[in-house]
Amino acid sequence: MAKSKFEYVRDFEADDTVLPNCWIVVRLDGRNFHRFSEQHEFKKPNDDRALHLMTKCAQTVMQELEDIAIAYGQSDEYSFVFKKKSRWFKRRASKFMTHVVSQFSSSYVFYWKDYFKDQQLLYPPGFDGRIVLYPSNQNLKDYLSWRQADCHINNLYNTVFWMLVQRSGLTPVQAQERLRGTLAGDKNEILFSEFNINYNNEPLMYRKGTVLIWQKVNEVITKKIKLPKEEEEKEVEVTRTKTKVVPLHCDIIGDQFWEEYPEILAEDS
Ligand code: DGT
Ligand code: MG
Ligand code: MG
Ligand code: MG
Ligand code: MG
Repeated sequence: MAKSKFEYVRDFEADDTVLPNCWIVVRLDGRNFHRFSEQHEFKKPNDDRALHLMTKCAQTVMQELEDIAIAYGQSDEYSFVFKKKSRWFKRRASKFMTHVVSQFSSSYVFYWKDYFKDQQLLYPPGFDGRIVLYPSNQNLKDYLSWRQADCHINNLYNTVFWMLVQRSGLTPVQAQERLRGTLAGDKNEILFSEFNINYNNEPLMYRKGTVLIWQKVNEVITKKIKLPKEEEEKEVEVTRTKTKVVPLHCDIIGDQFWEEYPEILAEDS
């Protein structure tokens, strides 16, 4: 087919193919969720509805898109790790990033009402995205450890902060002052001695965030079958093995998780 004289504009499109053989991480983050969480009356410091909605959206992303080996989320962010050997969209960075962010954003609006019930969505939320390549398994594990350490640091701080505000009646500025320069041990001590809270007994989802992995699960379904010699259809129970996206709230910084699920980092990924 003859080309139009306008075809040359294609040459202005920059090549954004990412390096081969690297883990491709796409991280998204809620835009101005400081305001969004206030306006939608998120519970402080952790709102189960918001956290579960984030995870539902991330599960949708993993199921709808190709080649995602693992995802990790906390607060208003989620990271998606594409397999090293993925050939999806010829490894074009913009395709990975935009598909993840748009699928996640539309899911957030689509599933909002399932999690927030009587709390109306007041305006359309947005998410930013970035893409980072990690050439070694250790780099990837360190990336995920960094995000989980961030979750821990923020959650410990926020848990004490909101206790001081909500239970002890400090103003936010006073609570901030009280916590200035304190170490993790000091914060644990305040929680224990002043509020009788053992931080280690706080919900795992708050302390560790959410890891999404693929797991084979057995599903029992009832099937109607017609036996050749019988007139009537019969209901029988059959077990099927399905691969599903499963949420975990566990430590991913130590080796135990990676030893338990070696397939995540397997060479053919
Ligand atoms: P950004 O990302 O630069 O556009 O700005 P923000 O405001 O989204 O800042 P970011 O992402 O550093 O911090 C996340 C905000 O979301 C933070 O203000 C706390 C809020 N947030 C996230 N999850 C929850 C939650 O479960 N409950 C409450 N109350 N707030 C939450
Ligand atoms: Mg930010
Ligand atoms: Mg944000
Ligand atoms: Mg954030
Ligand atoms: Mg198209």
